[in-house]
Amino acid sequence: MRIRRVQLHTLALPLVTPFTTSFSTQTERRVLVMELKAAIDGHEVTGWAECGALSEPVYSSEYTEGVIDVVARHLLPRLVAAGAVGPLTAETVSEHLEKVVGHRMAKAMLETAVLDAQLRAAGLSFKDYLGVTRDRVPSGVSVGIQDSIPRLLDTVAAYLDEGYQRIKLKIQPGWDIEPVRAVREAHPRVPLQVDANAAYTLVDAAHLARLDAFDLLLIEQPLGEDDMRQHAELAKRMSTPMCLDESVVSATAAADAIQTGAAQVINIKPSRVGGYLEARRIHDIARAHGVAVWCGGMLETGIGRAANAALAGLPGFTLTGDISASGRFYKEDITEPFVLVDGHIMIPDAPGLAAVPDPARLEAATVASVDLPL
Ligand code: OSB
Ligand code: MG
Repeated sequence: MRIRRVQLHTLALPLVTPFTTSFSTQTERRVLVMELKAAIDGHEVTGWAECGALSEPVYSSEYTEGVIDVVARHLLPRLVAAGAVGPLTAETVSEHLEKVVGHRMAKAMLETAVLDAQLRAAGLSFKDYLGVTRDRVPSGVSVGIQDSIPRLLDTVAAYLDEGYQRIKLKIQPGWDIEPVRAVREAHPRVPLQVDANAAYTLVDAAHLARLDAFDLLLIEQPLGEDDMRQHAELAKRMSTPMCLDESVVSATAAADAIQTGAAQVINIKPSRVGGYLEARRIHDIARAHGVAVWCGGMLETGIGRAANAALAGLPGFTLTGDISASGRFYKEDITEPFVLVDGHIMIPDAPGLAAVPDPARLEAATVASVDLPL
C-alpha cells in the first residue's frame, strides 16, 4: 500500500440530549474523521476512520487537537517512511508506530483507516476478516446522569420501549444508590449495570458495596485509571462484578487486570487500546481466562459504530455492549443510520469497516479540514 493523501476532518454533531457523566456534560460531539487515500495493487481506495478522543482530555489524556498534532507531526511521517522501505499493511502499523509512547486513540484512527482501505481493496468485510459468524449483536444503552430521579425513570422507560436490552447508568458521588434503587424497583428484571468513570476512591468502598443490593451485572471503573491494585481490593469488598474501562489501555493491562483480580469483566473500546487488532487480542486473552468482555463506545458516528458491531460479533463478547442505534446520540448520522431491529444492531457485511459517510452530510457537519503533509 502507498499512502497518497490524508485528510483530517473535524465534525461538530449536536447530541439529541446532553450527555452527562462524572467527568463532563457534552451537548455536541466534536469528532475527528480520517480520510486516507491509498494505492493498493493498482487500485485507488479510500479508507475511513474516526477517532475516539473527546475534545477535552477528561476521559483519557487524549483530545481532538492533540490527536491532530501527533498524527501530523509524528505518526503519519513514521508510517510514510516505513511504507517507502517495505510493505505497509494494517497488521504492521502498530510496529511502525511503537516508538511513539501512548497516543493510542490517534494510533487507532490511523491503523483503522489503513485497515479499511486494505479490506476495501480486497473486497473483504471486517466481519469476515475477523471470522465473525453472527449477523447481529444485542444493543445496550448508556444513560447519562439526569436532573432528577423521575426524569431518569422516564428516560430509562423510553429506552426500554425502543427495545434496548440492557441499561447502563452513569453514576457519581451524590447520584448513585438512590437512582439505581429507583430504576431497579421500576424494572426488577432488566439487565442493569453502572459506570462511575473513575469518580470514587477506595475510601468509598463501604458506600459502593451498598450497590450489591441491586443485582447489577457489573460496576464499571469506579476508581482511577492507574488504580489497578485498588480495584482488586475493592473487588474483594463487593459482590458486584468489577469491570474495567479506562484502566485497560492495552492487552498487557488486560492481562494484569485479570491476573490481579482487578477485573472480572472487561469493557473493550478499540480506540482506547490502540485499535481493533489490539482489541481482538484483549478479547482472545479474556476468553482464554473465562473473562467476559463487552464492547464500549465513544459516541461513535456510523463509521465507528459499524466496526464496533463487527468486533462485538466475536464469541467472547458475551455481555451486551454500548452499541446503540445512531438515534441514541444523533438526529442525523453522517452514514446510513444504525437502527434497532428487535433490540439488535445488524453487523454490516459490505467490504471494509463498512460505513462510508454521505458526502453531503459529512460536509454539513465539518467545521475544519486539514490536508496532512506526506
Ligand atoms: O465510560 O463508557 C464510557 C462515552 C464517552 C466516554 C466514556 C464512556 C462513554 C459512554 C457512552 O458510556 C458509550 C456510547 O458510545 O454509547
Ligand atoms: Mg466507561
